[in-house]
Amino acid sequence: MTVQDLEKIFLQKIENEIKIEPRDWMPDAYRKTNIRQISQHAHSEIVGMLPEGNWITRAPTLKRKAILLAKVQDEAGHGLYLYSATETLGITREETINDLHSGRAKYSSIFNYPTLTWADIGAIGWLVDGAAIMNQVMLTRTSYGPYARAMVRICKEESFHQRQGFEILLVLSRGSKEQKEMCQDAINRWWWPALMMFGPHDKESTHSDQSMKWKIKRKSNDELRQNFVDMIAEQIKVLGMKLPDEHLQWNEEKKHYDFGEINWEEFWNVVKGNGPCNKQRLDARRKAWEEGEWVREAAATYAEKRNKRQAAA
Ligand code: FAQ
Repeated sequence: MTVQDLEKIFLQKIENEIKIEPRDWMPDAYRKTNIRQISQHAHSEIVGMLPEGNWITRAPTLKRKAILLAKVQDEAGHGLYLYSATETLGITREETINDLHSGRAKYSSIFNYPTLTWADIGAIGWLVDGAAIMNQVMLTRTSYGPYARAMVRICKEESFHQRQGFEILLVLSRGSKEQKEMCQDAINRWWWPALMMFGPHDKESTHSDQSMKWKIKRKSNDELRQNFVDMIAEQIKVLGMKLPDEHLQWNEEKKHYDFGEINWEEFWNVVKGNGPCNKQRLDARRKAWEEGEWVREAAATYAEKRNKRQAAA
């Protein structure tokens, strides 16, 4: 079969909504873009544990601590499913992780902001997990099979995360004057970075066109961002708080909320490594990797011995 024949079969599968599986032929660029997106997604889940992990020892009650601990563990699980999905594309976990540690691979800009108060944990659950779900529900239908299947499970867990975040803020919004202020302050600081999670405007997005054709992405960055604004602009009414955007207004004609412009200079600065916590986050990940070396060695030695035993039996 010629490459043209193989490409035709590949495109027919995409057209007919048949998932592309690891052993199927795929264009090199399709493989590369999936490696890029899935590994960056995995890194985001793993780095994303850090801002919240910061509050595990300081959660206000035992129950809150247990919930937060479970949430952070879920994020670790998401990272691991996604690293496994990346490996099915022919890249090793070591290579992928090395790309993160060397600064070659990106992870979501959002995780470079600090968590200053307990209300930030609520804001992360509600806004950050909320934005993540908006994007990931679309990804349950992505064309690469292992990624789509990982996303189904991840989305179920993210829904719980979003609700627990909203509930934290709901309690604060009904609390003392100080608690209400803390709630509003966290919303003010997380709102714009949450909108940045969806990436640049469609016209600035380098990968969107091709990713939409290959059905890796099903909705554009701006479309998802708009859906998110429409959802949050309604939910915030329950909290009795305000989104920090003077341009936010319902547009009856478009049946959507209008909203202000993102500070793109800030976005690109954070993406390029100059956000408030970029250095701290990468240092923490590199340290964890170095300190975990003995665990990897022990697991590999055990697996080797077991394989030898099984081969001899
Ligand atoms: N941050 O051409 P596009 C979570 C980069 S998981 C940093 O539009 P694409 C769970 C982009 O990589 C959150 N970089 O790119 C959780 C590209 O650079 P490259 C993560 C960004 O791929 C919750 C360049 O800009 N979710 O939160 C960002 O078509 C709570 C041009 O952009 C995913 O990763 C950004 N925000 O669309 C965990 C979902 N935006 O790679 C813990 C999967 C763009 O050429 C606690 N990913 N860039 O060097 C996607 O859906 C897509 O990759 C987009 C970007 C939508 C993020």
